[in-house]
Amino acid sequence: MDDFTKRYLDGFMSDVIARNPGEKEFHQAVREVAESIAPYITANPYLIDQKILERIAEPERIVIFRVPWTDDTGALHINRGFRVQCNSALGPYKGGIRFHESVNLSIMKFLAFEQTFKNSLTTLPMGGAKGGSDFSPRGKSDAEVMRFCQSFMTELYRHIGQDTDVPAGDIGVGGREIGYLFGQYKRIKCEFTGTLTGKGLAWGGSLLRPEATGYGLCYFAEQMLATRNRSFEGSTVVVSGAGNVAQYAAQKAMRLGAKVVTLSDSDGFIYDPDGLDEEKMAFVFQLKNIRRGRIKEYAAKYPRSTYYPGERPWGIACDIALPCATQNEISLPDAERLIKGGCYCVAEGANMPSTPDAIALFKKEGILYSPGKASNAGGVATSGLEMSQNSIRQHWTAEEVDGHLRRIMSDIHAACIKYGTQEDGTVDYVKGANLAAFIKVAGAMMDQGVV
Ligand code: NDP
Ligand code: 2IT
Repeated sequence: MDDFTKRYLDGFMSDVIARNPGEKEFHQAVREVAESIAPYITANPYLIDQKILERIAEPERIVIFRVPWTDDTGALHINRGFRVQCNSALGPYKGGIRFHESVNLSIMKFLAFEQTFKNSLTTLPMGGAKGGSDFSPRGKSDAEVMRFCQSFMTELYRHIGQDTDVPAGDIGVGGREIGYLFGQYKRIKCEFTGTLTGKGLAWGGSLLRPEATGYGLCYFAEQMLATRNRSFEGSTVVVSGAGNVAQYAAQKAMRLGAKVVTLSDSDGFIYDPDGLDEEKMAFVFQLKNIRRGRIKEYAAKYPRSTYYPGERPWGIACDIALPCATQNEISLPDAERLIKGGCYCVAEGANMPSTPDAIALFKKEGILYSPGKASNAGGVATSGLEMSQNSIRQHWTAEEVDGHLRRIMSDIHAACIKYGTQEDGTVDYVKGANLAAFIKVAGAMMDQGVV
């Protein structure tokens, strides 16, 4: 990086840090993008004059609101609700809703910023947003979750709409929560529209939306592996998380011939040396999605497996790692353990699961590494397909949706190759994804004036 570019980058980042004090996840996400695209910006000085990156790093709108609700004993609770509408250059705001006790403004802003770039990569017309609350559905009854969702939507409804902002699920928000949120939205607005995605199949949902993030991740990883004449077939795969993304990533990797040996939750991980099979997957779906149990119950059911409380799975020897739980779940020591265990490919299902020093090590060691905004984009892309189906009031078959998903993941991979191929022929997927996404958003913003 030349001196001028370095000064531009340093100046930009110190402004971002000064304007957003203490928001460390937001700083981390912005820095990763800025480092990739600073050389492109300084080579195209109109982007400096137009302050395009500065504008993208300032969300168009943030709504923060009170969410009061009563639990089953009648006691009152107050949570905080958020919707960060980051960028609408490419289409209506689009992005998930996260319910987790760790949710704060920094996490919402990092996710909305990432979503802007991810949605640009999908090739579909969607802007970027994220929302959520510091409410945790864990241990709550269905009735409590419903009252919370209804209270949350009683404020959120005024800020969203099928042509304005279309939320979906994320951590802690799955089919149950989307149902309650949709029911309340419809009740208040008195209209049946595709304002949320991830809906039930009978009421406007798309086939394969639940599977899409995990499946898309594996389709993307297949293409990464192919660049080195490798594949899932016969490889050992370590997966973190046991939620929506992890479940379908594990299922697809397994069906592509891999041995998937771990799953995890925030309490620990399970290691199954025999690998998952269809029957064990059916148990996991039942355990997590119906009974809402903990992953340690897997080890009780399958005695050849081991539960490691309080640990993450990165010390298990593997070929491929698919982090599918949460941000910053692979630290530098975790990355070192992965590499020591033989891992040569890390494809992110979660958003920003690897810390910057872990990513730097992956690059240094020549590990095939893809950032979540490229490899997990299949989820939001299929949300985009759900919006299309809602607009034309039709349903596509699973084969049709899967065909679109495969094509989109392949297009994203091609964009990474186009913008990320290095002089030595290797692919920098971080640079490729960031640059491809930025060029499209920046172009749209230029066309639309000072907005
Ligand atoms: P789920 O709520 O279905 O599952 C989340 C899983 O991650 C659970 O096993 C959860 O364990 C674990 N987890 C959550 N927070 C932590 C934490 N702080 N430490 C350790 N484990 C944790 O969420 P999703 O599967 O939908 O999301 C997983 C990741 O994928 C997130 O980063 C999300 O942003 C990203 N993503 C999701 C998409 C989607 O379509 N759903 C699309 C693209 C990305 P526990 O039960 O103990 O909390
Ligand atoms: O991070 C993500 O891309 C999601 N949680 C999915 C968003 C969506 O609108 O489907």
